[in-house]
Amino acid sequence: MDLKKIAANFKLEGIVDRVEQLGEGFINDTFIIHTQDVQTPNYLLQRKNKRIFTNVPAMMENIQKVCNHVKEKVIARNGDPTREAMTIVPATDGKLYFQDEDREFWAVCVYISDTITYSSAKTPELAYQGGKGIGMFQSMVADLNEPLTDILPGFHNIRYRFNQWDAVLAKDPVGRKANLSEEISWIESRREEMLNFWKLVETGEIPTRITHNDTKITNILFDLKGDVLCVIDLDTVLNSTCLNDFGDAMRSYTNTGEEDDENLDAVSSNISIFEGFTKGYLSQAISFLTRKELEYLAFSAKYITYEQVLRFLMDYIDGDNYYKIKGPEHNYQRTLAQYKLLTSMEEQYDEMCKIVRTIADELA
Ligand code: GN1
Ligand code: MG
Repeated sequence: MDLKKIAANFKLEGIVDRVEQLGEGFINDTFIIHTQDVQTPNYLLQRKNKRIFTNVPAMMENIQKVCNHVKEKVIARNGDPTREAMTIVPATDGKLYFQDEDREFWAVCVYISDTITYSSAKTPELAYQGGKGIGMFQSMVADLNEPLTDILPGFHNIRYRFNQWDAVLAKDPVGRKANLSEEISWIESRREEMLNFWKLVETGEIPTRITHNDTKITNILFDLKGDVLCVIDLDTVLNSTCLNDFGDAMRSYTNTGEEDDENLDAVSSNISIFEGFTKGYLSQAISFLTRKELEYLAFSAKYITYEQVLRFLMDYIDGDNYYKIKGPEHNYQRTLAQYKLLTSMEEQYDEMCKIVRTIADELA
């Protein structure tokens, strides 16, 4: 595949020098476009996974609406809209994406230079900055009145996930179910607890708002001083509950091991990181969260981690159709590691609730 040829279909400034692969996303393929001159920006080029994102044009519209809105907010507070918000670069025909002859969808945004991303949160201070970033993002998009298209129906909706789960288990397409009775019971024994939480979202007791939905630490940019700059990877901006953003961040930030760690002893949830993130998040979000949302904040960490156990195990039982894998047991390994993290959160749950209450009281 000629990546330079793909890049030529976008309105880039400068002359393209080379295009290189970047990172190892589970979903999309990401490249960096280097331009020759230091005066012209570099760019991020992504091939969007069309199997997962079945409506890329609508997804790009969502992203554009959110980016424009965030830019307005950044300008209003005298910030730098080229660094504190993402900039989508349209194709030469003006569309927000380019579709190649294999009907693959590509999109480009400006690469923000002099930034750092982290693969783990080693200190509460860093977690604080990350929490502040997510809280700021949510508060900036809170008054975005244009509706977003629901491009991933049921994304963090556990009722929807159970429907998928029940269908996959009934089918058991590659015969893996028989050896997984214990792991399946991890899911089943918590089904009611998780559905009871989701019912509060369904009845509106917990409101839905515009949220990011993929708040792992790699999806946030820090400047060279270590202060948070902006949130990236907006593929999953949707109407959902803010709690999902908090919970997904806690699944990522507090994990002392890797998401797919083979050494389960290395995996646990670090409560000081939980505290640091919560302080940063609530420093921004306390102004708009309802009492019900605050009450369930700590629970959301368990909820999203549980959902992730379910999604990894379900993909394993399904024969590995969703996540990219590095080997036949990769999704199983991910399941075990995420389950270990979940049990660690469960052990510390009372403490987590206390931390949320104390911080919220201090800020009130
Ligand atoms: C996927 O975009 P990426 O690779 O960071 C997934 C998330 C999962 C995550 C697990 C659209 O995120 O929901 O939590 O992998 N995104 C999608 O690390 O399914
Ligand atoms: Mg993503």
